Amino acid sequence: MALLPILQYPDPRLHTVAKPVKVFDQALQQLVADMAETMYDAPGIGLAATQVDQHIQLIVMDLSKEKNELLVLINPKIIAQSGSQEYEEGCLSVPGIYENVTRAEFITVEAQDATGKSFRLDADGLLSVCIQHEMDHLKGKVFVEYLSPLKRNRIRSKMVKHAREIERNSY
Ligand code: K1U
Ligand code: ZN
Repeated sequence: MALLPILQYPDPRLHTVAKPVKVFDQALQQLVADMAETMYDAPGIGLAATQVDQHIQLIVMDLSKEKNELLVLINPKIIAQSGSQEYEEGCLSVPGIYENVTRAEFITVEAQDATGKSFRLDADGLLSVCIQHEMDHLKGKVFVEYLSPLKRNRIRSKMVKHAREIERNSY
């Protein structure tokens, strides 16, 4: 297994639209394992393939306390949604930034697992928020795009400044 580098906002590759997964082979199983390890190490509760510069419709998540309930969503589609909820979201591609975002409260998702088997999942609360956040990544959308242009630009400047400092300190 391997830890994968996570793209940092405002990296333009975060705006790439992911393609559907068609082949469920050993390379895909390896990517799932590497993404899970990367998510647990970060630590985070979700990770989309887009964030590790792999532009396929693959998400890993684990909302359990013991970190032993890995959920793999491949080619996910929201087939029903209702209600609305506000949640203070974070993102491994925008570290240190937490902002309120309003999303659907209840969703039903259809997806495939790592072997290609289809399943349906009803989600509410944080699970629903996290699935919608990760599915946005697959569409090339980062959660800061829900914020005002003023807030978004402040976050962008902060991230660019932070990246420059890291680069300067590495010499
Ligand atoms: O970058 C990501 O997409 C992962 C992100 C998922 C997420 C969290 C909260 C709301 C919406 C989406 C994270 O995991 S951020 C880190 C985080 O929330 C967390 C980290 C450690 C323990 C518990 C939560
Ligand atoms: Zn994110």
